[in-house]
Amino acid sequence: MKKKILIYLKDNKDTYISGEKLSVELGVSRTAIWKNIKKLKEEGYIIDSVSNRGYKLIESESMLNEMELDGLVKKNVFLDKGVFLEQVDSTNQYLKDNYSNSKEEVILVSDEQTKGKGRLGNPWSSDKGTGIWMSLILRPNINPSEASKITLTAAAAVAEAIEEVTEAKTGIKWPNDIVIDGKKVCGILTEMGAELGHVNYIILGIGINVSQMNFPEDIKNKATSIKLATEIEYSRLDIIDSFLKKFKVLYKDFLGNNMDSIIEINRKKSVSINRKVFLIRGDSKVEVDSLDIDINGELIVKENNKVYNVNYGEVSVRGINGYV
Ligand code: BT5
Repeated sequence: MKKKILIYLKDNKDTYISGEKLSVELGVSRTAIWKNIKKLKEEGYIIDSVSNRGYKLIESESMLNEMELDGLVKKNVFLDKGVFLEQVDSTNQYLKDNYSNSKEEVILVSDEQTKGKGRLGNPWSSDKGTGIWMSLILRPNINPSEASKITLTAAAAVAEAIEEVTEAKTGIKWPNDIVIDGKKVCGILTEMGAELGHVNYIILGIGINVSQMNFPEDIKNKATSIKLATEIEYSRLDIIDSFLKKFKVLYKDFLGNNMDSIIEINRKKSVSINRKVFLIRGDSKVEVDSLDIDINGELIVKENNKVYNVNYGEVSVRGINGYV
């Protein structure tokens, strides 16, 4: 009922709706309307109540909760549902534990992660209320060898979404980081459950720093948030909305093996090509000229006059003078 009232108020944002009208339209008692309005207010929605006129929704845009998330999922129709949790160890892990055997495609967003993870067991700092800690579980009908391209697909969607909603200018550090002003604002972790020749699921984990004003000592020099970069606190929901809108289009391209636009965005926004970089594999570190990203999303590099491709997953890329 709470959700129905909210939707009704949202659809009639500019006018006061009487309790009586709401009760007739939604087929419940006026007391039920009043109780649910009270609950919505307790959750943080600003609803003006004026006697003889009724209720008017003043502000809802920045709320991040299951109702709002599900609203976005319905609007951007390509997932089955949206789940929101106040706290979780890791959104990737939660989807793996709870949805790997289901048929559903789901987006999970959590307000806080206690054990957010990056690649190869790296930790991901995910304080409460400061970022978008989200994962999508998808079931594309593709060969496992194609799966890594989904990281580039998500990177393109995140980079464009941040630019659509905020004043920040984004770059993509091949293959899984989004940067602003040379610092990491987003990391992507793709995990997969597969058999020979068949993908059971892909879990796409995305962490976007939105409103942190400082970071732990060990990442202070290479991490940033959208707020640190722009001095503006943007709505997480607006960024998720824009991401879903963009990802939906690019994911369709990915499924059709039509990588042109995805690669074009990655090339255009790349901070990793046309420059010297270090390729790091375990303990080994080699300096190469990074030349381009090919149509399969591989990095084309030149080492001592030998040109070869590097696949995502094989290496980390580091700038010669620091992170980028
Ligand atoms: C990544 O790994 O960049 C992938 C991060 C994915 C996080 C999301 S959040 C939602 C979902 N659920 C999860 O549990 N994970 C995903 P990697 O390239 O390995 O980078 C990790 C490194 O980035 C760490 O070792 C730190 O140096 C640095 N780092 C940690 N937290 C950071 C943050 N909030 N912002 C920027 N850098 C960070």
